[in-house]
Amino acid sequence: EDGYELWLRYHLLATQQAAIYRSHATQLIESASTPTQTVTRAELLRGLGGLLGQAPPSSDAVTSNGAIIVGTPGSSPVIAGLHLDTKSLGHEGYIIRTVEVNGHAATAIVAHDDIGALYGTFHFLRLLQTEQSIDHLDVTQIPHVKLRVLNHWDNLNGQVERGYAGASIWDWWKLPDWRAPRYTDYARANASIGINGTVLNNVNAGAQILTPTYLQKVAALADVFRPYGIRVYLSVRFSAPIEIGHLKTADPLDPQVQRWWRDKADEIYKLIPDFGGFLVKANSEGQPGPQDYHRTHADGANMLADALAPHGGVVMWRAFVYSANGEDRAKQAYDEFKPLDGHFRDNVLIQVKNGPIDFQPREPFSPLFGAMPKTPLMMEFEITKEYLGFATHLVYLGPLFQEVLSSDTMVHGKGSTVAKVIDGSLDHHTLTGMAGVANIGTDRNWSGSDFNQANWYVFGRLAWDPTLSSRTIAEQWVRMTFTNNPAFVKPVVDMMMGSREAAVDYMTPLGLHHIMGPNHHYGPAPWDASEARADWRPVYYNRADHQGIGFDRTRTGSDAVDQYAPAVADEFNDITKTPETLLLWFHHVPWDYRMHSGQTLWYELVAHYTQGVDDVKRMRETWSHMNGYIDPERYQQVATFLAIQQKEAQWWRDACIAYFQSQSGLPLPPGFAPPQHSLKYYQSLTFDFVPGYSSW
Ligand code: BDP
Repeated sequence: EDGYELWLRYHLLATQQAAIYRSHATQLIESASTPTQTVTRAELLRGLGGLLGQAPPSSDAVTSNGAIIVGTPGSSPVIAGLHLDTKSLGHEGYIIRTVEVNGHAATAIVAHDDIGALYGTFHFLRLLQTEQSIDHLDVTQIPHVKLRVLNHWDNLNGQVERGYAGASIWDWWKLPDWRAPRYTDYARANASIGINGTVLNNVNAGAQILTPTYLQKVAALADVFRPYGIRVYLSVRFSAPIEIGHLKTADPLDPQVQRWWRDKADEIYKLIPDFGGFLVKANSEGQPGPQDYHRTHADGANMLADALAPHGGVVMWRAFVYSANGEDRAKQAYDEFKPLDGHFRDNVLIQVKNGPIDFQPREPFSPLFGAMPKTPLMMEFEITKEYLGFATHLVYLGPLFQEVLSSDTMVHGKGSTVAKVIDGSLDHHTLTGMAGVANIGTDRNWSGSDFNQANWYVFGRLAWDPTLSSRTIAEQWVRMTFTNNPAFVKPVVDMMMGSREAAVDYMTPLGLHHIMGPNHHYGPAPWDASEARADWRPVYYNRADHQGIGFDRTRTGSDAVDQYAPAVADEFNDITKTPETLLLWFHHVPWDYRMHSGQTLWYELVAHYTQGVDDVKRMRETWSHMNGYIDPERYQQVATFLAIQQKEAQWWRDACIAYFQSQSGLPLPPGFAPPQHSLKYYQSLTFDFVPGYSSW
């Protein structure tokens, strides 16, 4: 067991359970005349064969109880005869229903289009994998979000920006001829959780990906993914017309530049008729963009949108922008993008990171959500744990994603959740999307650790339905990935559910943020002021001094609070109403401030850091009881990684307490252990190599 199979292990079920299911799997009625039907059939055979010991024989008609019927009314007269309302399912939805055909009980997996039947098949197999009853099924599923997309930050040289799972899985050198089997497994895994798009290359993009040589390679990947309902997208470099088109400018209003992009789009669609579109990081962290020509983000996005529109492609334009202009970085994306609401073409989505800064362990939701009603806003989550312990820390991101999605923007009164912005229901958008920065690499286990696979999994499931519970998703994942044994499932799910809060506590409790090591982002460095720009320095964010700590974003501070709807702004502006989890995000607070507990801020800060380490100790303890329920390979790796996590949690706690104590000048509250080393020691640590950082 090396984790390669992910949650699609399909190992033989316990004898009794398999026997029950076998009576529901006596014959298979499907067709395999299209590529998607072919892979659907292959998955069924593989899944049922593995789980039940043998796959049922294929048949043209239902002749006994226990048939499984899969397909669309167009693919099968048996399904047409069921007269189910498949039209309302749309392109990707499906029904799984217990039906009667010719007097026999059968299970029908039915969709309007082939891809829905594949999704339904994965759902059905999941029911078996998680040992659910399939006696009386009546499931209808339609995705809430249209574009459910992974963003790979993969460079063409094989390195993955912020990747902690090995190298890029795209073997550009051997493409287009060699289509590694791994590409198919990648597509299967994504389809199993409803992901229907992938951006292959880093947002910090080179122009090279748009050259004919690379487009051939991209087309080969698109061919592999197509049967699984996955479209490819590319990150594009705004200055590509200069770099590979040999134009003098990339000005979006220049007719030659517009023509270049139109031609490029035509060229791409000739090779890849279902190409998804472009993802763009422009005028952000040194990337070129329309502002280089005194044009707006809308000018830039619209030019690309016009090139893609005739082919049905979209532009996903990122709102991750900030510059060293002296303004609070947390305010900048909103300031730049809100005025552009209503100025984008219909096929442009603005892709917004979940929080206003940068994928921190905890941030408030971005104030852009709800603030641009005329523009479809896409969610961007970071699945790779750049700020949450890389590969080794066990941090299940479900609770983080869910916290953001269930946040109430209040823009149209109570219940205006971020999820409703993302699924389009709040402002009536049909073009909707959710992106996740992938944690996938060449490691055998794909994601750098077994538990990181859960973050890929939960992203896909929440992109399909942002209202699902992260606990339910965790439970399904544990059952599929490890075992259905309740003695394992319950404690492990509990451990996962608490893991994100543990990381917040040992890294950035009470609303602290951006205090990690510079550039490589490994470990704590709240003292750091070495970066060229103020807004890259941890000291800019934590502002710890003799008086107190935290960033004043109230109306008397940077006034970031007023970017939120009034009800939310009033809450964040008032220190007594701000949730303590975000206290230091919005307020600069004196060390002796009284917290809800009655203790001082200084006490609570130390207590939270300590709690985080204690939680990791408890996670290790929990895991130590899991030995024997699963294979020794995965058990052992998780155990070792938890030991690393404990060591690093302790490091975070001790280094942060040492630094903040150097600022507060206060004695450690009684009962808390002092840091193991001096502040100087923590400040002196340097690293020859840290994965995921491209400038080594
Ligand atoms: C930051 C990452 C950097 C990315 C950037 C982005 O550190 O590597 O390029 O986000 O999202 O969090 O563009």
